Amino acid sequence: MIKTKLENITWSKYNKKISECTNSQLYYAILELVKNETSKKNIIENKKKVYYVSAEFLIGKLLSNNLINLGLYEEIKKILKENGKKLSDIEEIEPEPSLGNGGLGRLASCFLDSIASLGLSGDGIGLNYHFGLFKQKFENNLQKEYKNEWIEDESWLQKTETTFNIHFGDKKVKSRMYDIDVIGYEEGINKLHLFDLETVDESIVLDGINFDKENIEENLTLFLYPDDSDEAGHLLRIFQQYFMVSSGAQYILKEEKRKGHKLEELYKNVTIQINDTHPTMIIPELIYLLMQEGIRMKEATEIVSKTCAYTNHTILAEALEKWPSKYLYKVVPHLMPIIEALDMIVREKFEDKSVYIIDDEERVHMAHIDIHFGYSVNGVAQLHTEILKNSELNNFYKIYPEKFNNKTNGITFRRWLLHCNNELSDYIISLIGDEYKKDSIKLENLLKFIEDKEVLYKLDEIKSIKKKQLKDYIKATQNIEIDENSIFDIQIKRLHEYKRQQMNALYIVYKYLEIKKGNLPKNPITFIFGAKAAPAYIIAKDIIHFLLCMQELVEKDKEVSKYMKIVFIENYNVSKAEKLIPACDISEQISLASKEASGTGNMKFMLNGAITLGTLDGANVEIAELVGEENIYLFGEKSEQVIEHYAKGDYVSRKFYENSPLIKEIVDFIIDERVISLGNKENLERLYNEILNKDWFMTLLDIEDYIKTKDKAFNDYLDRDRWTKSMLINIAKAGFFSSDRTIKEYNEDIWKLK
Ligand code: 26V
Repeated sequence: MIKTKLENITWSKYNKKISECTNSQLYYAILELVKNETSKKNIIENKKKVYYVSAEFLIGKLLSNNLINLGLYEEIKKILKENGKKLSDIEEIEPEPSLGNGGLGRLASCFLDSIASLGLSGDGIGLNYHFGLFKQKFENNLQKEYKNEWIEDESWLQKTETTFNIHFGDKKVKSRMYDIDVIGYEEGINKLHLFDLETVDESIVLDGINFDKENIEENLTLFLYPDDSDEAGHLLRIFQQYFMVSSGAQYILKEEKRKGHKLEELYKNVTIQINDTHPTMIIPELIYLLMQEGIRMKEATEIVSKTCAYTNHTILAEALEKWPSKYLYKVVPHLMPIIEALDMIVREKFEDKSVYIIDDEERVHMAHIDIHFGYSVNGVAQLHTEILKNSELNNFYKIYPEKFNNKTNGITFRRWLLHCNNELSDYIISLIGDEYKKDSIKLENLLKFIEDKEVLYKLDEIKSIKKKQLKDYIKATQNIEIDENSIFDIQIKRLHEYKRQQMNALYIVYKYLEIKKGNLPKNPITFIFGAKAAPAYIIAKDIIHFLLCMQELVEKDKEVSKYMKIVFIENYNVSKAEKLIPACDISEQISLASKEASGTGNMKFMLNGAITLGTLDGANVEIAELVGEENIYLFGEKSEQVIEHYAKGDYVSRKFYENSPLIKEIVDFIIDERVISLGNKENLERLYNEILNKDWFMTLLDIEDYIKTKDKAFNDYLDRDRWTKSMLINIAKAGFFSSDRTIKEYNEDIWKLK
C-alpha cells in the first residue's frame, strides 16, 4: 500500500522509480506522502483546549518523527532499503528549523508531541522566524554568526488563509498564520500555529546577521532573539512578543466564536499556558479584546485570570523580563492603560512593593502580571519550584500558595529513544516488550536483568555501535579523527557561565598538564562540546575561544593527543544532539547548584545509558534520587550554601586561586604562551580576569571536587561490569522523565481538558 503510494508520488513528481531518485527527491516525495497520510487523521477534540504559547519551538527535523508517529517508520525504511537507499541519508536532506535557543524551546516541542500522543486537544502558538537562531561557524578559533535558512517551497509549513491586523500605536502590520501538523503517536493531530509578518523581507539582511533593527514592517519575523544589547534590539523583542500574542489571542477568540462558545465562558473551554514571560502580554491583550466585545474590564480581567497559567523557567535575574514602561508606550500604547490598571488593582490589595507590576523605576515586571493575573504558577523541577516558593518568588507564594505547583520537565521518548537510538529501543523491546512506549515506567522491568551478563554485554555493544557512528559523523563533517574506544565525555547545551563549560575547560587543562607530567590516563578520553553563545555575550564567546584553542593545542601535540582529544561540534542543534546523546558515556551536568531550573539534556543522556556527572541542581536531584548515589557522580556545593554565598556576598574567587597551587596552575594556563599563540590575547586575558576577579558562577568553588569526582568516574569506567550495570539502572529509571508523564500532570492539575 504505502509502497505503491510512494511509487506513485515519485513517478508523478519526477517521472522516476524509487530506486532512480536522488536522496533529495526521495525526501520531498516522502514529505508529500506524510502530508497526504496526515490529512486523513482527525483533529483531536476534547471538552477544553490548551494553547501553549511560546516564543520558541525547537522542533528539530520532522521527517522521521512524523513517520514514527504515523506508524510508517519501519515500512518506509524497508521500502528504501529494497531500493538501495537509506532513511538516515534522506534525513540529512531536511533543513533543520532552529526556532529556539535550547531547553525552553525543545521542551515546548516535546510537550506538543506528548499532548497529541495522549489524545489531548492542544495547539502551539509561536512565530515563524525565517532564519531562526543564527548558524554558528568557527573561524580563527572564534564563533561567527550567519543566518540560518530553513524555509523551502516544499516544507512542513502550510500557508493558511487566516490573517490578522496587528496595531502598534498608529503603525499597522498584517500577520498570517502558517501551520505545522503535530501528529500524535498512534493518535489524531493537533497544530502548531506559527505567525509570520506578511511584509517580511529577507533581503534586508546584510552580512552575517546584521539588519536594520528599526525596520519593523520588514524585519519582525526574520530572527529569533536578535541581539538585544541596545534599545532597538529591546524594542524589536517587544514588537515580536506583541505580534505573537496579539495574533494568538485574536485566533483563539475567533475559534471560540466559530465553535459557538460564549466569550464570558472562555475559561471553561480554553486554557492558555504561558511559556516563560515572553508571551505575558497575552493577558492585557485578551482583556483588551474582550473589552472590545463589550465585556467590562473587571469581568474581562476575571475571565482572563481564570484562563491563563504561567510556567517559570529560570531564576536568573537577568533573564526575568522587566521592560521600561516607555518602551511599552512606544510599541503597545493601547495596552499600557490596562497594565497600569492591573498595577492599581495590585497596589490596592497589597502593601509590599516587591509584588507591584510597575516598580519605582517605571519598569514593568512581566512575571508579576502572570502571577497576579493567572491561575497557576509552576516551576520545572522539584528543587526549582522549592527555590521559587522559598526565595525568588516567596513574596508571591505567601499571597497565593494555592497557585504554586511543580511540574518536573520531561522529554519525548519517540524522538529521544525510538528515533535517535533505534538499536537500543529495539533491544529493550526484545527484553521487556513494547509496553514502555506508551507507559514509560515499564522501563523498570529492565532491572530484572541487572545480573545478566549477556544483557550487560549487549548494552555495551550498542553503546559501541553508537560511538562508532558518531566517530564517522565527526570525521565526515569536521574532519577530526577520534578514538571510538576512548571515553566519550559530552557537554552540549547553550553556552552560559552558570552552566560552567569553563569548569570543564579547566579540567581539560589539568588533564593536559598531567599527561605532560607523565601521569597518563588509563583510558583515552574524548571531550566533546556543542554550544552556541548569544552574539552579544562576550565572556561566553571567550569560553568558546579558549576551548577551540585547547582543541588545536591538543590536536597538534602528538604526545598528548594519543590520550585525549577535544572536539567542539560546530553549529550544535537538535539533529546533532540526536547523534551525540546515544554515543555518550559521561553526561556533563555541572551547573552551579540552584541556577539550572531543570535541564532536559540530562534526561536524554540518562535514557540512552550515559552516567551523569553533575551537581545537585535542577532535575539532577531527581535523577540522583531515582538511580541512587552509586549510579551518578555528584560533586560541588549544594544549592542552600550557594544561595547563602550570594546572600552574604562572601565568595571571593581569588582566595581559591591563591590558596591552591593546583587551581593557580590551571587558571594561569588560560594566558600561557602555548594558548595565546593559537588565539587572541585580549579574549584570553579577559576570560582569565573574569575568573580571577569575578567568577560570578563560582567555578573555583567547585573545581577541586569536580576534578576528583571526574577522575573517579574515568577510573570506574574501566570496571565494565560495574559501569554497564549503572547504565542499565539509568535506562530503567528514566521512565519518570517521559514528557507524557509531565503532560498528564499538567492536564490533571492545571488544564483539565477532558
Ligand atoms: C535566558 C537568558 C537570555 C539572556 C541572557 C541570559 C539568559 C539566561 C538564562 C536564560 C534562560 C531563559 C529560560 C530558559 O531557557 N530556561 C531553561 O528552560 C528549560 C526548560 O524548562 C530548563 O530545562 C533549563 O534548565 C532552563 O535554563
